[in-house]
Amino acid sequence: MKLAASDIKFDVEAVRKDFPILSRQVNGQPLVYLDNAATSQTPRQVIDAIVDYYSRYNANIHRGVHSLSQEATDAYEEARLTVQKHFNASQKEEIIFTAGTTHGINLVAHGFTSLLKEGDEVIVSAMEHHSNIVPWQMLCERTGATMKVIPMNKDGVLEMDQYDALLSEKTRLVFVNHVSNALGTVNPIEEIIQKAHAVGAAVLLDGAQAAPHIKADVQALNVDFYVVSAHKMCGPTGVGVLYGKRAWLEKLPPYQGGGEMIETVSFEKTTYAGLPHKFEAGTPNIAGGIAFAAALDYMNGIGFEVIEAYEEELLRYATDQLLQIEGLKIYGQSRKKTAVISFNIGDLHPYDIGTIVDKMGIAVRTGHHCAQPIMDFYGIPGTVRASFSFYNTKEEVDVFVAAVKRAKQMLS
Ligand code: 7TS
Repeated sequence: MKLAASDIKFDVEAVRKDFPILSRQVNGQPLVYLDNAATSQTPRQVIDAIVDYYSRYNANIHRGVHSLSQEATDAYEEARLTVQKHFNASQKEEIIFTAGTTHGINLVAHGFTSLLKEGDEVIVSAMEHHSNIVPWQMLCERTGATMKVIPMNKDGVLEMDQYDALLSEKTRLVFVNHVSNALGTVNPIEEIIQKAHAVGAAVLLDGAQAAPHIKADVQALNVDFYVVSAHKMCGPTGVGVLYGKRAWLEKLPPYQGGGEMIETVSFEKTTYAGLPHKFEAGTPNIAGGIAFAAALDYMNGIGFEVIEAYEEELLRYATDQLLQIEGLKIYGQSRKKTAVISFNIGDLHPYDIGTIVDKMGIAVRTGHHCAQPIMDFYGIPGTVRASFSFYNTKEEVDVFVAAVKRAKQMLS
């Protein structure tokens, strides 16, 4: 159930105490961290999980008879169950640990090489991160399949009637982000999935920017693939998850060969391990997987309904405050948005604004945000992007807005 900010009890100051980095200073000022879409900060509970692993039971998994190896294996497989439960996958075999979203998408794109042929079509949206464009372009080059693009309007909302027009019996795959990293738009994924399935196409959702804010239920969505990165949801870098429906994961060939992903190896023939190990060649990021589960436990401890309601209020407040600055234009005006605000002020360069606010301790991202087609669409080189998390406060928004005003003054 969706909650309003007035319905929730959320002690942001208590939560902030869990994040050691939030009490540091940058350039002599208290850090105001508004670059959460690039990577989120890490609570002590997650840092502790990493320290605990390396301090007490660091060992390679799935291969030792010794006790440490067993402990590490148990913790890693327990982490897989935590991820399974979080995304409501029906089986643990459908949860593949990866190095992150980029890795997950490449794994699936590689897997489709033998399943596509010339004349087949795949559909992407106009508002994707490069990670959800380039691996598929490479797939198209390998197979001769053609890529079609769902356009968006000026508000940063997909033109769904155009999607209807692109879908046909030639469509084999649709890949869109659940939430846009540069605009914050929450895409109509239920409709996208339903319509793709109606023509027999599979759907991959890039959940990198949704997962930190919205809890996806992969069974309710009936999505074929869902990919996320742990580092955007209070977890460590270098780990992520690919959810895939079992039938698809059985059908796709392994991505990488090596240890862990085999059943038997001889020079004549190798047979592959079953799921999920078939896709997990080599020693994985063991501490990372365990810490990812700790991050999910942490966020679920707060509750995603609470996080959504709090961030929605923060987004509304920040949007209202920023729009009072004359000449400020926000890119991405969808009614359904996560707490991301991309903007420019007149023809001031976003990089200059970012550099000035950094001097005041404020971290934002500037540039094209690895989504150049979006910038081309608006005819701009980039934007300033402030992206919020549940540990940000209205007071931080005030500091940020004052800094942007100051930057505008200095640059005008
Ligand atoms: N997909 C989306 C929608 C993303 O926002 C990102 C990272 C990725 C994929 C790639 O994730 P990775 O963990 O594999 O690198 N986005 C951003 C960003 O917006 N600013 O820095 C990284």
